[in-house]
Amino acid sequence: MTNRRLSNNTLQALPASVAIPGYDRDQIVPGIVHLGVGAFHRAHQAAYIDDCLMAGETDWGIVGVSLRSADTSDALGPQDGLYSLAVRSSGSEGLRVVGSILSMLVAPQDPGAVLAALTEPRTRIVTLTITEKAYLRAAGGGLDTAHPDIVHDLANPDLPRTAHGFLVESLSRRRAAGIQPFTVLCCDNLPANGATLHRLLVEFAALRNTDLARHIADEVAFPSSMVDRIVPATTGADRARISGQLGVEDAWPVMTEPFCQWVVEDDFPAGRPAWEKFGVTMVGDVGPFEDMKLRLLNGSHSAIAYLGLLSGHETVDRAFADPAIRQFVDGLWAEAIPTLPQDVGLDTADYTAQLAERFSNTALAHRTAQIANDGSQKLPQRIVASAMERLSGGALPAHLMLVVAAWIAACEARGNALPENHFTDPLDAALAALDTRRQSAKDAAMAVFDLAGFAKGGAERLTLVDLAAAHLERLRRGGVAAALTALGIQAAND
Ligand code: CS2
Repeated sequence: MTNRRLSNNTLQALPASVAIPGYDRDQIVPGIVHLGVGAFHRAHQAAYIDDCLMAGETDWGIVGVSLRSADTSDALGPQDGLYSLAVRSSGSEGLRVVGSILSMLVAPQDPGAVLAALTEPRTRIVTLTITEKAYLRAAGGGLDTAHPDIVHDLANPDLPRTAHGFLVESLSRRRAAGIQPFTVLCCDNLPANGATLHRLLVEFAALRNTDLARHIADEVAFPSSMVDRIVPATTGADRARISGQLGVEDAWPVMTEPFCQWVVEDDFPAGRPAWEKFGVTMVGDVGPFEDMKLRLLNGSHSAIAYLGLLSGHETVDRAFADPAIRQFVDGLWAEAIPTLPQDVGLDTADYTAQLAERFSNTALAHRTAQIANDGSQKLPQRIVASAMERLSGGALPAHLMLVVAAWIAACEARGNALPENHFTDPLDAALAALDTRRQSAKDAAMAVFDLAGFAKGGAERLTLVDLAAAHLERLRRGGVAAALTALGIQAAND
């Protein structure tokens, strides 16, 4: 491999098998600012935008903003924002260089530059993938007004740290300057993600000024969207292999699967790319798609992650190939499917068949520990919501509650069977203070439900705690095999 770097200058010299941006990047206008330029964004929205640019839609280049670390900017800066996307399926790998990210900003280094980009009249859409925990919701779902970053951003509107601070301040500046608001397109795995972010921002703005809150409530569009593509973290081996194939170094290629889906509510008063021409499904209501994805894909992903970790499986495909876990996932889907809207034409049989194929993709090596991160932020919409609905419909959500118990057990296993920081969670300090290992399963489950706000205020809460506690007891005594046996699932080595 040579030391030359992937860049505008080396693009033409790449092997013919690598797809490259077939457009003049200098002619592209940055019309989108994206907050949270992680691997997911680069495998998903940036690839869709690359298709639009390729087809001649020159107004929609991306300014990528990292809200925390400079890592992505450090890797992509010397590459003119270019990176390769490796689409991997068992047995094959296709490479494409994506050109839609025109420039990058690192918020902690230069918050003023981020505000300036957001205030630019040509910025018409702001997209976000900042992960569940960055929405800074309190256990009840409202804005965590005591969070130090929220307190900071309310006191220092010109130097924000949070997405809330950046969006509200730039919307305020646009309003003062008579510039039309941008449309805010949330791309995180939250239920009703646009409406949720809208509510949080109005709450945040109201703490600054009532007029501004009213402006954001009434005049800014927040379409919801469902995003789907599995994106395992890039490894050192991936970097070396891809750079070898390119013949130049790519400091941060992105790994993904062939499957890709984006369903977006069509509400873009300031204009949008003609996404429908490039495989995006534009709809009036994204709710049913979102619920199906969160409850079937993400719910079973979390199940595979925690049961997999407790069974010693490092990757999703290996955990899913374990017949007992596989059978459990079928049971989980059977519990979650009746909670989905029945009259809107969702084909759950086809969807779960596709999921089974995607989870079996051995080329991805998607680590269970990666998905295990931030369980407290993920389980409410992936698992607990379906469980509450099942229970209020008179059914016992036994499979669903095993996922919550497995999360608690996996947290307890850190520092014992699992390495201390094998995965992390925003509640880690509070979980460590609880030290649930020293409590009975019942007390542990109750304390964790309270801490994470699971089923808060729901009549179902105590029953769910009891179900989770019984599973946790079995996990503690006899491991995954004992917990699955209680559900009638026989582990292969029993
Ligand atoms: C995963 C998701 O890490 C996780 O929690 O469940 O990132 C999942 O891979 C994506 O939502 C797939 O679209």
